[in-house]
Amino acid sequence: MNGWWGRVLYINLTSRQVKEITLDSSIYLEYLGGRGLAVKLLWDLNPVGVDPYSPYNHLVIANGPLSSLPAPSSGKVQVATKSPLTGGYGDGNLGSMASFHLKRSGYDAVVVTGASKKPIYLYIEDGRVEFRDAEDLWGLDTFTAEDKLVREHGRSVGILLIGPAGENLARYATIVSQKGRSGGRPGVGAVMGSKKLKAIVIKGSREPPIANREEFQRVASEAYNKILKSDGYDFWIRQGTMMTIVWSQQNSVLPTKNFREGVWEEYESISGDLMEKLKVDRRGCPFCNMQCGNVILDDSGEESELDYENVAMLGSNILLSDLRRVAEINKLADKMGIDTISLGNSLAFYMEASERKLVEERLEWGDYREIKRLVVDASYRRGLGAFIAEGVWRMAKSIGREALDFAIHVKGLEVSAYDCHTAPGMALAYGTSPIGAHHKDAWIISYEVKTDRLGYTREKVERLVFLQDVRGGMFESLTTCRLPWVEVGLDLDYYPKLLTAATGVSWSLDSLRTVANRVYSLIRAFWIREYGGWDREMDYPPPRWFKHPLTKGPYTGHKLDFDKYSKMLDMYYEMRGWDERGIPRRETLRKLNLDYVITTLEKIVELK
Ligand code: PTT
Ligand code: SF4
Repeated sequence: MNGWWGRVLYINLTSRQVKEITLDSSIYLEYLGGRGLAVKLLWDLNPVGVDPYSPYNHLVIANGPLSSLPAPSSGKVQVATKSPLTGGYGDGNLGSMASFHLKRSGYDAVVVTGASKKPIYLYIEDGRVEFRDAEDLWGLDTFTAEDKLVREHGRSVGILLIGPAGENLARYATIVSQKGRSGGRPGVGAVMGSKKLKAIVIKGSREPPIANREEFQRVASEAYNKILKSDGYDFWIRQGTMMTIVWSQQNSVLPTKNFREGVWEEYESISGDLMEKLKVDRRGCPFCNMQCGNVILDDSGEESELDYENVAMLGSNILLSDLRRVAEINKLADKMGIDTISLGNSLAFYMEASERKLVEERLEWGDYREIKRLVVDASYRRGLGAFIAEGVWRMAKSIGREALDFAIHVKGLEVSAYDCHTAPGMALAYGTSPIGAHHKDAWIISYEVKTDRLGYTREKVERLVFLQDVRGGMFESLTTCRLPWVEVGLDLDYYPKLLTAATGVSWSLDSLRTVANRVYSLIRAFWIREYGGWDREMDYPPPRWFKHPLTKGPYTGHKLDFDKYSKMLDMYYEMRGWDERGIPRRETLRKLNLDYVITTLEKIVELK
């Protein structure tokens, strides 16, 4: 089979057994790789209703048919599991040489189950697995631990690892690589920690099978050149995702004071323009010619790699107005291996609870010293940090009813950095994102602010489904970075062309959208199975956007309209072939070759 190896490496940490699972080619044609392959494996392998921290939960690390091949931004890898933050399907996507080496080691994915009694790390070389002692790595931050592993194994390996947050089961701990790439927002790092698995070091030297190498190289080099010559390239290279701070402020969507407002008077103190002046380096992911990891020196004089989400969530949302200080918190989060978006939300939620006198221990807005202490304490789950490490949904439930109104999450995952008081399409994107509130599946807000900003229209829902199919379906399953398309306008047609050259199977955007549709319905089925049912309320955005109108900026007085949102949700369900409860219809499941989930779902809900 070209493009894929057709096999998955299955590692049991309890029994220390390793086996190879071979998969039929139809699985790859139907699920592609990355997210698609991960949810299929989790559906098949995870026991129903398993506790995310149980040894029986599986951790999947998967890449796709373009991985390790020199095509634009193909150096990403998907990490997925049943989430300890949401209780549903959770994943993330990070740029790392681990993507390259996983593919070169002869596998499409590594699946880890069981749990070790003692801290270990895995060393995988061309499919040979060694269980190595990690007592001396346990407790180290991700930067120090990675340095140690590089000293042991050299630079030509891929390393995925967790920090203290993952070890101590902070619910939104991530997996980190290359000192600044982080993925798996819904606690994928905590699941790795629950297995006492500190790191995976992987090395591969096998040439992956490819159908038409010459054609692949021709299309890829054309695409690389298009990127270099694109209009937006120069500005992108200067600011990367950090350009979004000013854009968000101008469009009144910059998350401010726990998503209370969409504008912040002090936005210039954290802007991309300021970052440009302070920038000392630029980094990025493998195979990328638009490297966007902008590095500045933080408050301690150390390097910190900035992105929009990190800076908005740890800047405007908690009212911290000094880019070097924001950079310091961001670097600490990377070292600890904890998600900056959920962290920024959790801190802001607690600050608001403190302001409203709903909690005893005080925490002031923008209190740098306390914030710094809490990032570390959350990662070690000590004192107030243990509460912060639970995430806003659990904190709000334990505080009580009033707090649920300003808990900014969907399905337990904290919202990323776009305020939606005046963006109904983006609110629906958060509401229906398959892992809980994340912008990665549909960043419709850039379209929304340019078109019918305040409208609740069918066109928006159609656009949303298209974006989900392309971003959450195609890019997440190919495991290539979507930014060449999003940010510098690389034509989407390059992706089916590259895929066709790699696999020898003819692909089109339409056939890729069918894969995406299947993946979305399977993820929804996974949630229903794990939750033992479904309610459309699970697809609602946070109550704040319906209840608390903006008090600042050009949209003062605006908030979302619940009935109109609900109608958009109906349209969304109809387009996905789901019923009015958000449950896939029997006919939809059949059409998507998901017949095998029907028997399971029928035991839980009535299928229409
Ligand atoms: C992603 C989420 C994002 S999305 C950001 S900044 W962004 C935050 N980054 C974090 C970080 O850094 N450190 C940390 N401790 N926590 C962090 N949490 C947040 O995590 C990232 C880039 C970015 S920067 C974006 S938009 C794009 N995301 C992609 C995606 O999701 N899929 C895809 N196919 N391509 C993408 N390209 C871009 O990648 P999660 P990375 Mg990240 C330090 O993983 O869990 O999905 O959360 O992967 O290699 O760091 O690249 O303004
Ligand atoms: Fe990585 Fe940025 Fe390149 Fe995407 S554009 S592959 S996030 S460096």
